[in-house]
Amino acid sequence: MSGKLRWLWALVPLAGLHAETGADAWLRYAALDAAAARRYVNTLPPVVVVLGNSPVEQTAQRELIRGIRGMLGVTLRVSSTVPAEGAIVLGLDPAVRKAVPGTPAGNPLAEDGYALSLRTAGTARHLSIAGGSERGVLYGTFALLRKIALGEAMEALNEHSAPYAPVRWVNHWDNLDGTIERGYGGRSIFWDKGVVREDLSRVSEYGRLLASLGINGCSINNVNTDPRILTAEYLPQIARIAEAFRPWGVRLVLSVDFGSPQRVGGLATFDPLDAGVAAWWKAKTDELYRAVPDLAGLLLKADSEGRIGPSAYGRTHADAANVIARALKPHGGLFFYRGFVYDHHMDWRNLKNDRARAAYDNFNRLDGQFDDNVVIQIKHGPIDFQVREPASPLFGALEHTNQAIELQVTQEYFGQARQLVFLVPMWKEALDFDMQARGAGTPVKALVAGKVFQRPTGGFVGVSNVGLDANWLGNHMSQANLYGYGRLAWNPDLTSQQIAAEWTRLTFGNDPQVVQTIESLQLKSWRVFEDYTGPLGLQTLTDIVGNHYGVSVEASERNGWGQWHRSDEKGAGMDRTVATGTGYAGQYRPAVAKRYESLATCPDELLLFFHHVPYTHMLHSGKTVIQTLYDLHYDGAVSVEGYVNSWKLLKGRVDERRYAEVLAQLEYHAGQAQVWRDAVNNWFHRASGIADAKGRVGHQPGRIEAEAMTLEGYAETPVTPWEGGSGGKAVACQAAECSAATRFEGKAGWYTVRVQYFDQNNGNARYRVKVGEQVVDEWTASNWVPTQKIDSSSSTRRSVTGIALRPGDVIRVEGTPDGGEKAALDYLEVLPERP
Ligand code: GCV
Repeated sequence: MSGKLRWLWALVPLAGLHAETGADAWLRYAALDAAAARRYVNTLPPVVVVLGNSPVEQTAQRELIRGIRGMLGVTLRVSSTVPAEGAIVLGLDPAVRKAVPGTPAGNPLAEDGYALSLRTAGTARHLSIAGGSERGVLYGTFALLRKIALGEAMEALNEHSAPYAPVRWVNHWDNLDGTIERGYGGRSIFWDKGVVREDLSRVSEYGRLLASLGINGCSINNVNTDPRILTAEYLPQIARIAEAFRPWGVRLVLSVDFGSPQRVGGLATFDPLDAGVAAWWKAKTDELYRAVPDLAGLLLKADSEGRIGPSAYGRTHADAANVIARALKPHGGLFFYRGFVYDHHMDWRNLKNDRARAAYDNFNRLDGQFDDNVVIQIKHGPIDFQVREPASPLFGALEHTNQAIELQVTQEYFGQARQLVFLVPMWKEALDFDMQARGAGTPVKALVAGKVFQRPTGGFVGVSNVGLDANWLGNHMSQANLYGYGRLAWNPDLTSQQIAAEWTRLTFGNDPQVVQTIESLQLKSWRVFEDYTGPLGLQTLTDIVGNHYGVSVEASERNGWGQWHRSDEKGAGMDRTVATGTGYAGQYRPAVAKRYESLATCPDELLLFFHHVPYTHMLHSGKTVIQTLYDLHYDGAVSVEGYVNSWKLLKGRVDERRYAEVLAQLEYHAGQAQVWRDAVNNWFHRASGIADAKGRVGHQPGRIEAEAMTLEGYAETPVTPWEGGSGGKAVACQAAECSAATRFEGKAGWYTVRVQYFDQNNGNARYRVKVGEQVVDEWTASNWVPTQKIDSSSSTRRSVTGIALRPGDVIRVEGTPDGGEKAALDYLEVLPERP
């Protein structure tokens, strides 16, 4: 190294911050600082003994060695016997107790539960990791490693932990061709071009992440199921995935198509009450278990969004579920039947129709008719993972049926991993919501775990949809949702703050400023997102018939999908009351129903979910509905702008790669929040005709519409829907190169020039910004957003900071189209910078 380079090297701050891809997520096992590492090395026995031979226990031992090596820089010595001076002893509960002298007798551990304890006798020191099952041993090992990573004291270690519910699964909506429905982290880790991937190393790495959270089941194919999955050709392939998961204690689950007996079985019918159909399911299930002996179960979406189901023969969901459940029963398998059943061809003109009613209407009357190995998998709200929904009333209704809550980890309606939204606080609200199913004290979490009505099974399902991208979910921050889902599935009593803090420290390290900043961003992010995408119970005001990403306030209306919010010139909201509306409120137990039924007691954040009111309706907050909508959209956009500033303060404290990637994501996010702010506010402003009391809506300081600039080659084009473009219009380039120019007439000074342009996914247009003849910025619009159109989904902001402007300067944006992308522009904003 030359002398000069050596100097540069010495100046690199925090040299440990090498670039990270995010692939290790929260299992980085980053080296602790020397003093902390020494403390642990002095406390922990240097030897490890694993008492069992099972693959899962062997995995536990390997993981322990790996974690200790990474964090403490030492390698545990493997021994087959417990030496007198002590060891870390891993094994099943009674075996560990026998092997470690002086371990006190205690209650047997719950299945999958674990106990950690450190005992000292004379000079001997034993740390035991005892599991109620092989999986428990592995979970205990991960728990110990987490404690070390978080810097927890070991000296008085004595901890028992049991999972809150037996079912802690993830689902994947992966198609056999390798695409993922609603997946934002790349292609499938399981499938490629119609077959199971040759290289399943990523599946094994994923198994490790899941095991670290206590997840014990994983479905590997879309609930919109390709029936071929049950053909003989696929069974050996599926078995390979099961094999990759097995060392991590993750059991395989398959989604099935209800028409399979006919579609792949060659029967004339798939009627669940037909004896031949029952025999087919039995034979098929036996065949599956021969290929995958530890298959956890099967999953079905029926009679929903075009999927066939028992209605084809006038049979019930119980008939459908039981025929498959009975085939699974001898193998100990569970059958998950999705509660997401609704008619998407409803007549919107009928004010009594209501999609929110569907799950309860379909399943409540069948309570008690499902076999004991059937679980009804219920989305957390009655619609479909919207930004704000009440907890589904079905949780409080089923007394004789197993249930599980379905939470969506993948951010379908939450910015599709391009925006930062930590979903744990939202899930907590659903899980903690008291359904009053037996008087007070019956929160959703207890109902789904079968603790209220003493059901044999139940629990949690998270739609994860990770992909092959290095960071699994499309951005680093979204990993917190997978982590948070898993932690809640193990222990829903953890607080959002605990989970955010744990995840941040494991993922980004223990620097207090980093922890404080990221934790605070994550914790506020759901409410901020709600503020600018669908407050007061409107649900997410996105394009619900298209990509579920950009703004489209009316997309939900005048169609059969039933995500109506019924906003018009006079008011907004769905009347779901019993008195005058759809009666949905009456699906809750009386105490809850009463609260939602009345305008006086319905919480503001759900007002428009339950009531249709005029825009001038006064909220409990003392503000009108319309002014609240305006204000929240401004507050939301300001908050996201603040994310960027907070993140910038972490430069040098987070490794360069993740720092830069998150910064780019947050800058993009801030631009999108502004697009949403303007689109939603302009829509409600036009609909209501009521001015913003603060004079902001419709008046954007420093904004110059592209169509008002001097255009060469550019032509005006409408934006559809209109609210997605400023003034409802944009300009698109019709030549090989175009330009849009404006003359600056403000005061001389430092300015930020913001270019609002459209970055579709059908080309890589180029942009250049000039002041006079000087190029001050240029870039390629190569972001991947889910649209080929000039609309709010493709609307993107580029901020060019620190530009010295003088009156008379010409600011010119030059655009070069590429493919279908016409280098379109919406507006410029020229904003003075604070001195
Ligand atoms: C897998 C929503 C999603 C669909 C999904 C469906 C479901 O409608 O947009 O992609 O289909 O929910 O949960 O079955």
